[in-house]
Amino acid sequence: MKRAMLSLAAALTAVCLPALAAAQFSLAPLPYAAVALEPHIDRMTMEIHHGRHHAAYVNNLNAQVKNFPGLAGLSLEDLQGRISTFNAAVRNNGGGHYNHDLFWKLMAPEGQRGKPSAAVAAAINAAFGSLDEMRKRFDAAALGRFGSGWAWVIVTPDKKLAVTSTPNQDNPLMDLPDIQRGTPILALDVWEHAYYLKYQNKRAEYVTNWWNVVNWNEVNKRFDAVVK
Ligand code: MN3
Repeated sequence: MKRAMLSLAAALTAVCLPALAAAQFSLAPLPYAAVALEPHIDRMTMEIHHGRHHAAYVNNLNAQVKNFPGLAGLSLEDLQGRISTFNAAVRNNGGGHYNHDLFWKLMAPEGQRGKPSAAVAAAINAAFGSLDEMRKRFDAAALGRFGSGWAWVIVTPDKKLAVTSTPNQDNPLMDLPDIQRGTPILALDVWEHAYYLKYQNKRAEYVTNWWNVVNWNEVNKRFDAVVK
């Protein structure tokens, strides 16, 4: 019996170690409690969205490392800029991992959300005239995205702000046709899994309430990193 257990352990080690070694991408914990964004985003949505949907993107992306040894040397961000050289599974799951990793950071509990910095406010006014006008265009992008996708505020290559939208798990860093490229500083998930439990089909209400949880401190930080 002891020998059988030892050989079982050896077999498990042989099976599991290569898989662990190849698990390059990992799911970070939420940067706050799942309940922290209530009442705007409910706890169960956050738990399922992070613990199941995002986790699945990470697992599915790691499963592709065996098909693409080059994946192992890429950071999550660098992967986006070369996504066209991979298959649909890497595009969908690599995009899904990057987008959600960013999305969690762009929301924060009450008291930690801050407000647009002077530099961000100036960039918003230069590009849109006002924050209200930026929100109108962003909301239109979020509501106009048919089916699943994302709305974004990006810093374009000429360091201006723009609002854009992508389908599925695509994002503005990807080297794909039909994508307005830039560095995201604000992102909103408009897949139904992001809001259906609380808002059902009322995407507009979700989008309106989501603005209450935006982490402007993180937006400011990301803007500064691009324009510096
Ligand atoms: Mn999602």
